[in-house]
Amino acid sequence: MLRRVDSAAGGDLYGLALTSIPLALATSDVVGAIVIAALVALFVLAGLRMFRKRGAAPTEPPISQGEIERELAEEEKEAPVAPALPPPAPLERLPEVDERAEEEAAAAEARKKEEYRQKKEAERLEKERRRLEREESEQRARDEEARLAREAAEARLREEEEKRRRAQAEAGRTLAAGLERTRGGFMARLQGIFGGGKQVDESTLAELEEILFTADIGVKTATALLAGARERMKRREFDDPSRLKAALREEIARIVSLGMAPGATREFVVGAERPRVIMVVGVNGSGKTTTVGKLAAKFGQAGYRVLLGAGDTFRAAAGEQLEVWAERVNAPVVRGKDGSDPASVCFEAVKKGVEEKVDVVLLDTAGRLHTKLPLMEELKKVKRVVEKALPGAPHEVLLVLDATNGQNAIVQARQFHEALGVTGIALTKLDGTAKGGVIIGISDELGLPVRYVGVGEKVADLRPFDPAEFVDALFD
Ligand SMILES: Nc1nc2c(ncn2[C@@H]2O[C@H](COP(=O)(O)OP(=O)(O)OP(=O)(O)O)[C@@H](O)[C@H]2O)c(=O)[nH]1
Ligand SMILES: [Mg+2]
Repeated sequence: MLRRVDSAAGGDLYGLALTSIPLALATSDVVGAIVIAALVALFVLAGLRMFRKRGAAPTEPPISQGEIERELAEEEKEAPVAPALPPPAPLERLPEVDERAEEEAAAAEARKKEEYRQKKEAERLEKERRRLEREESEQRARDEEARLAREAAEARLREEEEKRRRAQAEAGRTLAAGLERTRGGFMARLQGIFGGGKQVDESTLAELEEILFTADIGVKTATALLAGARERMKRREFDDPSRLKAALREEIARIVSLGMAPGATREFVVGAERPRVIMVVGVNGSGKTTTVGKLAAKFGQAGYRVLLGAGDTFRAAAGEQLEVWAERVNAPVVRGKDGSDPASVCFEAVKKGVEEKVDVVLLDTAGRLHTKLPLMEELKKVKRVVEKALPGAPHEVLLVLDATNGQNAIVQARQFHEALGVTGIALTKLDGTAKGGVIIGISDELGLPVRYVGVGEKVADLRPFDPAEFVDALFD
């Protein structure tokens, strides 16, 4: 910049000096001399500058880096902004460029298609996944429904089973179940003969004799049954053993039906005359008190009003035992002091029964060995006194026999019957013995009706005896 000014100034000065000469010549001398001197000076100065401009550059001191940078910066500041370049003119397209573009376009198109295909495939898979999920959840719901239905059905079955079991328990054991051990005893041995398939001969009868005499049916009954069989064998009625079985069955059915009119119910009935007084007797532990309790429950269930007389003042806690039963069936009990006269307790009970107009009076009594005379005398007295309390009472004398005593029960039955005039027998604990055949002996030897059989400890286990059921249960 300085140099440019200097150069321009040098040229201008030189021109000024040249044009000033005529001027100086035209003026006065002094002024002219000054002007000329000034012009000369100007002239020299201009010459010098022109000389320096042409070739004296090397003598010029170098510009410092700082100056350069400053200058550049100034120039850049002063330099006009370069106008924006016009867009480049489109190049002339070459054929290979076109091909590449087409390829790229095709590739882009293919990519787009592929992307589209992938998107559609993903959508399809998603749809499929949702469908499977829906199906799975529907299946799960169906499974759950089926599980609930199955559980409900199982619960129903369990409930029904429980009801059946309860009904069974309430209904008590069947006679057949109660006679299971008896069936497995002498009856199983008899079935061995019947099923033998061989001709009935003396050896068959010998076998039959051995079985009958060890079957707790009593000697008298066993002898009678054997004699009948021998007679029929002689008449050649037994061409095969099944005929022998049928004959025995028929005879036993006849025997156990003794003592009652055919078809008559064996259960005690409450007639027009009230109260019905039932005196229960038997040896110790045969099941008297239990039978009194079970009968009280049965009468109560049938809608009768029952009163209990605790005639066992002999055994400690006998009264309490009866009271437990009385509570269960909600029946009043007449008790005396321990050791007091059983006859007077029974008298009081019957009197109260009459006064209170109950339907049934059940008298429990003491049980000592039947061989002990005082027991029989005591019971006879009870019976006499009861009759005083109510003429005609007791209406029933029920002898409770323990089936497990076997033939001994037959002996007991005879003695009790002789002393008291037994009107019926309850044969207990059949469920615990193989000696059920004792019923046949009792019925045969005494002609006494078996009224009840006990096949367990529950109320329902005291069952009215049914001769046909008994024979079926034994033989079938
Ligand atoms: N398995 C079974 N047990 C019975 C039956 N009858 C009574 N028993 C049981 O026999 C036992 C004696 O019964 P009790 O009723 O006390 O006999 P009891 O004749 O009153 O006895 P004492 O008063 O001592 O003379 C009890 O445990 C009864 O549960 C029966 O039919 N089957
Ligand atoms: Mg008792």
